[in-house]
Amino acid sequence: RSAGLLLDRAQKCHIASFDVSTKLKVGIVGGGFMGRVHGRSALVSGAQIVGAVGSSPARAEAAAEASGAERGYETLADLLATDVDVIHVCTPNNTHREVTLQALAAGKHVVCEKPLATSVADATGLEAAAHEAGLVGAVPFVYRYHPMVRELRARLAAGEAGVITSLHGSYLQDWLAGADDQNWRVDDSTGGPSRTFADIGSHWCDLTEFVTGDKIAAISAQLRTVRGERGGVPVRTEDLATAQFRTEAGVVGTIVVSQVAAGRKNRLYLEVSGTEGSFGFDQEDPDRLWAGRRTASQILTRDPDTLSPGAARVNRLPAGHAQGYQDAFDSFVADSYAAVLGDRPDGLPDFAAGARSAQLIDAVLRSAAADSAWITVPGSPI
Ligand code: SOE
Repeated sequence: RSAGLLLDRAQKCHIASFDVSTKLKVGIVGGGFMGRVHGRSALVSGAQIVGAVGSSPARAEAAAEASGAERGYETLADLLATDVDVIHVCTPNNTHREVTLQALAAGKHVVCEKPLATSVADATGLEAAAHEAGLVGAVPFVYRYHPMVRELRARLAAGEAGVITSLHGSYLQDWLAGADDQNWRVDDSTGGPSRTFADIGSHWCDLTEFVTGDKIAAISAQLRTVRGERGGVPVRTEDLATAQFRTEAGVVGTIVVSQVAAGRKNRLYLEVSGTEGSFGFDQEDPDRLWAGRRTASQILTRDPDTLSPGAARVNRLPAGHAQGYQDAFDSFVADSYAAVLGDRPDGLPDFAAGARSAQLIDAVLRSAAADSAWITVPGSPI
């Protein structure tokens, strides 16, 4: 098998489809919202979704229908016994470790939802297990796949910001703002000890480190649980988190993440300020990038004629044809499959990124538990 990504040169768009000889067989574990998103991307990438597993044997067919799989399998073992190449893990966080370990042990490549695991030890264990098995492990930090994010990364690497002075931003949602809004993520026994930071703060930190190439070295955080109980059940995970941090390069920054911010749906905003130039990216307006200057600030748009090569590689549609969340997901899955087929796609978030994220989540929890004490993120030189 050889990687068969086709580039449509006429439209300068990266079309993520494989020729028939490279069709991968994939299976999806979990039939919720993320299972559907993964399933769509698998189909767009030309894979055959041979099966799905649900939260119980009885829900296998429902999971298959949700994800677009050919059929349901009653157990994970049944699905792993097939000649499936890749397993997508879209189950609640507390099951990621077990499902992923079983898949790796069966010789399958894995795309596992974030957070990769609910503890640092488990996440680093999965990174090691994938490495030892020689299998691909990918984690959908998919915002890396917006072309304007790649454009931002290229411009920062080219020095367009001058000296980067500060990083700030937020990731705000409102789907858990109601007094009785429920989800398995709210319950720490299924979602893990952090909810909002693990679920969406993790995206912001990954994106920031990805575009700057700099790492968060130390962090001071506060957590707040506004809805102390939901439907009469006590809540132990945070509704929102705030943090300030400094990076290995000495840049300072702040972030607010919340799932109880009425009116904000999936609003990740990142601003990079520099002495020569500043940039602002809004995930809900992903085809544009604010490029600030002391004079003549601009709004850059996703025009394949002007994109840097790294951004053009993940571009999917001609200028003026809006791209969004599912497109970014499609590009991520296409790159994951290219890695399975032997490529080394630039910027693919792998299990090392998932383990890195677990370190940051853990640092936030430890800081908040110690009255916002500064915590050095393990592996940082400070
Ligand atoms: C729910 O908070 C969620 O679906 C996250 O789990 C995703 O990672 C994010 O992309 C959108 O919101």
